[in-house]
Amino acid sequence: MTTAITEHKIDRLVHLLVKNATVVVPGPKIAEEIGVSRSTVWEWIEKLRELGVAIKGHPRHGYQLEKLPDILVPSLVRAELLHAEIGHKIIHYFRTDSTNSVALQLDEHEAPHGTVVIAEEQTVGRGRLGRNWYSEKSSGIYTSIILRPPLSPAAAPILTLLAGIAVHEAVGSVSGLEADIRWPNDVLVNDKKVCGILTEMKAEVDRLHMVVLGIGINVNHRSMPEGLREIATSLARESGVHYSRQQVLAELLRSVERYYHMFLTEGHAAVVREWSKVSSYAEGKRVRVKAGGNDYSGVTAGLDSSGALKIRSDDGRNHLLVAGEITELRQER
Ligand code: BT5
Repeated sequence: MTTAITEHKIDRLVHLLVKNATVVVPGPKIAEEIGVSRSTVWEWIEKLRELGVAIKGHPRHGYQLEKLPDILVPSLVRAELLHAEIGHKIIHYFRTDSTNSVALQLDEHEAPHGTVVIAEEQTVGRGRLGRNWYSEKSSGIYTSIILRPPLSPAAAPILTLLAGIAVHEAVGSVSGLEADIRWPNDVLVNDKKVCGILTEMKAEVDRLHMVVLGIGINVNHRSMPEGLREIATSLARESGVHYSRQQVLAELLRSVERYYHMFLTEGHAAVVREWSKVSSYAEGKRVRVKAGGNDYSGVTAGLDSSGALKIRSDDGRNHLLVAGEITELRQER
């Protein structure tokens, strides 16, 4: 399978099969309608099968969907997002290195505000500080939302918190699971990570050109690989339910849009307020802090107006974290 951007015509093939879901569509008819050869149709059908799309049939007799496919091609996602600003343009890959890397290479014309890059699989999914993001094919959501806010680069951290609130809400409304947010960028279910957020940007000193909200959500993973099992989980593992990724994604994009507008009209304080309502890490949590080469323990004491986390360390000092890691301390003191 290539790492090229998904051809508009594959999207049309999926759309055609979905529209005719109850009947067998002859191969030649598909080929004619989307303007490719029959062998290309066959190739693409195989590609879709590799992704788990259940298609019955054969080039000679025609093809039929066995059930509606849960892939995130633009036509199917857009159908859930009428009139949306975020997701009005969707760039889809069956496989790419990292949706954030793709997004950062796009210019303003290719990727206006609200463009969303999606992949079914990432080969080099990225976390912060060069870490990896495990991106199993067709099981999770790997997306980068491009925002072009009329703001200075100092606003970027608050957008990470905003994305966390949106994920929290989307997870709750699709699954009913009670999620938590660990400052600054992890969404947890039952204390294990189901989502990570990587915010990157292109900016000048006083102007943001583009913010890329990279969001990875573990949705239908049946198991997590060795090394992640202790700290990571998926929505399906926690609830025993298999979810429509289309629905999770659509819910996520709608939530991001809603909170983004809240932020533009009400400012940082609204994001800080909403985040503090849904994160058990906002206040009174005993944590270990790793930041800027320092390592200490303390208790969280709320966010400041920019979204930085206040910590009172065990030696009585007050700290303000603008970046770094915290982990919950359960046993000590
Ligand atoms: C993050 O970094 O949590 C940000 C992850 C962002 C991923 C998205 S996917 C779409 C977009 N394109 C990209 O290339 N990236 C973004 P960080 O806080 O540094 O956490 C990374 C750590 O989380 C790793 O070192 C592992 O310990 C753990 N981890 C890796 N894969 C995971 C997964 N699938 N689920 C839960 N934890 C994972």
